[in-house]
Amino acid sequence: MPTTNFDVSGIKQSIVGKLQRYYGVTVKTATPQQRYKAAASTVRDQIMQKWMVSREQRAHAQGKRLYYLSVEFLMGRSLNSNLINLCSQDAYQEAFRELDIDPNALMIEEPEPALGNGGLGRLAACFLDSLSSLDIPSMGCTIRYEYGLFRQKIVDGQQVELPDMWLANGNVWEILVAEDICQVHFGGEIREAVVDGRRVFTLENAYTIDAVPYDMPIVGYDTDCVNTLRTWSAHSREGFDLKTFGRGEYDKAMDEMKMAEVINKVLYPEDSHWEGKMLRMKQQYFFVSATLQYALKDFKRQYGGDFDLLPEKVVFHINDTHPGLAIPELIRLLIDQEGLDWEPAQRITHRCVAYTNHTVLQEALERWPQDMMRQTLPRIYMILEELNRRSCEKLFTFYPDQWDRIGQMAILAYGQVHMANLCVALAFSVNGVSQLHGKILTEGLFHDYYMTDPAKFSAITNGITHRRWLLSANPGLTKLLRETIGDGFYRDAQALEKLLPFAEDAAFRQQFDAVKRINKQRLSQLTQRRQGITLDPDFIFDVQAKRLHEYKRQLLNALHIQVLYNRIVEDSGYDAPPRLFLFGAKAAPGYYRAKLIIRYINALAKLIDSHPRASKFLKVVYLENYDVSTAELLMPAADISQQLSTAGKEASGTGNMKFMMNGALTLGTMDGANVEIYEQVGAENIYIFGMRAETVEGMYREGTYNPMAIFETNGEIRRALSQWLDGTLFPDEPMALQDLYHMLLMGDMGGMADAYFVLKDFGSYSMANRRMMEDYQNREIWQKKAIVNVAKSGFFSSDRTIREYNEMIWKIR
Ligand code: 26Q
Repeated sequence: MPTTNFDVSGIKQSIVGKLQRYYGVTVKTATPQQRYKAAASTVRDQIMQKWMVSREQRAHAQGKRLYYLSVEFLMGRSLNSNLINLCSQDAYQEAFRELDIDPNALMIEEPEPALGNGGLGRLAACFLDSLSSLDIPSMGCTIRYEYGLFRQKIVDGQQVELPDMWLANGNVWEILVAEDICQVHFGGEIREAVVDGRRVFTLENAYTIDAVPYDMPIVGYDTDCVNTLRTWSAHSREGFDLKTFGRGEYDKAMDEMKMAEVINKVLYPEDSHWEGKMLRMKQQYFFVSATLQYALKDFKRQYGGDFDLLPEKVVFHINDTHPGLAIPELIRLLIDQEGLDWEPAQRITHRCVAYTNHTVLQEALERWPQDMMRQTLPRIYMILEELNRRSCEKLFTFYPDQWDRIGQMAILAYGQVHMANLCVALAFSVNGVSQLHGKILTEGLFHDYYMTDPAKFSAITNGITHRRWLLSANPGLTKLLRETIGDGFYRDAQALEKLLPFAEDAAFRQQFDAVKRINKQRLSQLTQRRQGITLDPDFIFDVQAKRLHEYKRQLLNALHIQVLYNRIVEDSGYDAPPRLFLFGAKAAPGYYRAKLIIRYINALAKLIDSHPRASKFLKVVYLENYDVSTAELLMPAADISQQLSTAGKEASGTGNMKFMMNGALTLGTMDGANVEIYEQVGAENIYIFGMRAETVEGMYREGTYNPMAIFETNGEIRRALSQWLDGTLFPDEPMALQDLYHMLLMGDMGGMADAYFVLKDFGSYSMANRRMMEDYQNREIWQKKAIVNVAKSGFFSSDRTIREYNEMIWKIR
């Protein structure tokens, strides 16, 4: 087999050749997009050789394989990550230099696949990187959304959503796999018959959609392993179902085509808020069914029809409940397609499926209307009824006569299909994403299930791939670290601990500081280019970047900035280091309060800019369109990482880890993984404030929280909130924030006032800010703390997380 040599001259030849053959241009006359395509497809060729070998080795080894099912994979750009993992960064850099190509101009031509909202999707992407780097055979499976998460513009201080057409220029990294096209059925009626003494079920008059897989290679760091991200696209059969058409069922033929067209159109932009939308359910079933059909086909090709072997060869991991229909679908395939009886089908399914929970927020728990499920997926609904019957029977022996409790635990109850209950009841493993979250699951949300089978539950703290979030995103720091402690941390992030003694080294601290400064300038180039705003590197870069949600409390940050502004305005002798507040956050388009908070932050930015003295101390910048690529420039530039969620609400958080790894200090609550950052760095290297999770829980139970009392006693809060309504922030529309005001002090639409305890935690937050700013003024102290944060961040590498998943759950090799 001919193999190309990807040394510097091979790379150059390939790029020049592709430009000539694809576009008829030279390196000089090529557009940046053409140069990107030529370089990326050269890298792809290099990967293809490995992919092929990897597949052959796989088939030969006959080992167990992981399918990681997720409605979201927030991949970010691939080119630089692939170069790092192929250990080809230097060769390509040299080739680019010799061809007089600017690598940075080329990289930003790659459209970012935004096939995710936030944490859950980005976690899935980090996991893929670690799975390949740890040589674990796996396939990520999801939907090939034509439009990823919307692009955000800020116009007149408000969010405007634009479509994200990430596929418009084609996708270099994917290949269509025609031989794995399969069919997924919706609607129809179930026919029951007895064949050879066995009850068999067939679906009639269903809508059938083709599922077309596209594969993207996932390269591991310095290994031969290349795994796959498979995205499923929905197509109507041969464009239009001629059989149905031929029978004169024109409407139905049209309907099928339309359904196929919409199923993979868009990614739903709500995270942490669930709605019973039929299309969303269809999306989920569509990719789950296609994935399972493929997995069984692949299994049979290798092992024939001995399905008792399935749990030894295959594990399906479901990323939250969104792919939870994998459970009834696997049972369906084993019974209806493979001819198994119910008992073995259920037993095998149980042993093959593991589930991770990512939220305890009630409004985020999926509950599908039973009628909808029955109509759209009649056979799946039948299976859910049987699963529910058997599961409740079992629960009844554990909780005799406790009907209320069993109703809360049931798969089907109160007219709804309760997806979390389905997953907890049927999966062999249930895990939380941080130690605190795991505890909240077993003591709260899933307590009653926990009592029936404690061994099933675990907590595995999330992680991030240090290859993207340090090596790729922060080349300056990476270079410095490499010169200081060697390159052991490339492979093993725990080796970052070697940095600890260098916190005491003044020369090192100075270099560390210089890197941060360059990173601030890099970020400034982005804001300059995108928003026409220059960032002053002499300011502290204080960042809150994450989806916009009330529980994440961007409002607490903003309110505090407003209080600082008032202090400056009132005190002509005010002095403090200048501080830049950066916000990056998309709001779900239908989330009214979140959008109001965006308006508030932007109005605040304007107010401060217009005050000559205040703007010497404070600046607020709202970063447009926060996405993975923005995060890669943002994290390395940050001094402060704001992690303000109401304790008990943020399952883990992963942005917190990215900031830490890049030397930012955390200002945060004892929530999610912040608790573990605290444990890693120690109390003196983090700024903790606010109520603990148990206290918050207690306050909810008591129901006596009264934010109005705080408003009445705290003059600074009263002043700030009054300015919300007196035209200070919105001279032309003084009542713009009225609803936020009501929500904080009175509660609206039946909700409790200040449900996330913004005012309650304000005092403690303000004190933590003071402590932090005092420390910042001593450069030596601050830099030591920042260095300790980097040194202790190795624990949060997703390599550690994936090792733990594999040891405790998947048990592959
Ligand atoms: C479900 C049904 C219908 C529409 C939307 C959804 C939906 C989509 C996305 C519900 C939730 C999500 C995303 C949740 C998420 O990102 N959770 C975060 O997961 C991270 C990784 O574990 C954690 O670090 C965060 O704490 C958690 O908020």
